[in-house]
Amino acid sequence: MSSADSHTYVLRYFDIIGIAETARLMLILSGANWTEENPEWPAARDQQPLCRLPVFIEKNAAGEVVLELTESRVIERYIARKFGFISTDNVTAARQEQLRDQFVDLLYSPIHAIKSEGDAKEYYFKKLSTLAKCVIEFHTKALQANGNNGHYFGDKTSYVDLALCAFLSFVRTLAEDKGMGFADVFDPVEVPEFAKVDNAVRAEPALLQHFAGERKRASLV
Ligand SMILES: N[C@@H](CCC(=O)N[C@@H](CS)C(=O)NCC(=O)O)C(=O)O
Repeated sequence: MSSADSHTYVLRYFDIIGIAETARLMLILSGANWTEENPEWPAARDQQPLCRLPVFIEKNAAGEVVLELTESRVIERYIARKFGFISTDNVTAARQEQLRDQFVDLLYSPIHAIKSEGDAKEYYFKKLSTLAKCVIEFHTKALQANGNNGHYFGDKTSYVDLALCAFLSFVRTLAEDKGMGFADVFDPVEVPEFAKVDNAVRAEPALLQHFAGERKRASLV
């Protein structure tokens, strides 16, 4: 991944595993000159472009802001394209984006379930387990088609690998903190193909410190 650029980057988010984790992993792995800001909340809310986080800022060599982005997956895609984590071929990139976005509803279902009561709670937990089965089947096929080598595409860590690792970290820490079993369906024994990718990402030399550090927990901010 090339980091030979004179620009600097800021990822502004909460100090948690959440919807900016994939962007965070890509920035670390890219070797780019970037920093993370964790603003006081809600004090800093009104200073954000859309009153929410994440916010991504790019500055040129003169320190001028050339880009300010909101929306976590737009931020991810920008970083992925800029640093080569996503294919330059449109068809392959669409497949990568599809696989990545299939984690979105899966990530939000337990959040909605935890925050709901009665029928709504049941609806979201059912949605999670039904969707999990389909996603696991779809992803297992994609991983097997790539030789079950611990990567979704080729033989290098790229966008979807990092998104899977971020997703698993999120649902696992959330389930653990809530004392619930909704993440068990993704356990290594259930989906060894996922475990292979997760382990490959965690073994990336540039990411070792991130994973060894104080564990950021998932949160419902
Ligand atoms: N669609 C937005 C959602 C942003 C969002 O909901 N951010 C939450 C944190 S995950 C937030 O800023 N919460 C604090 C608040 O709303 O005050 C994205 O994907 O970036």
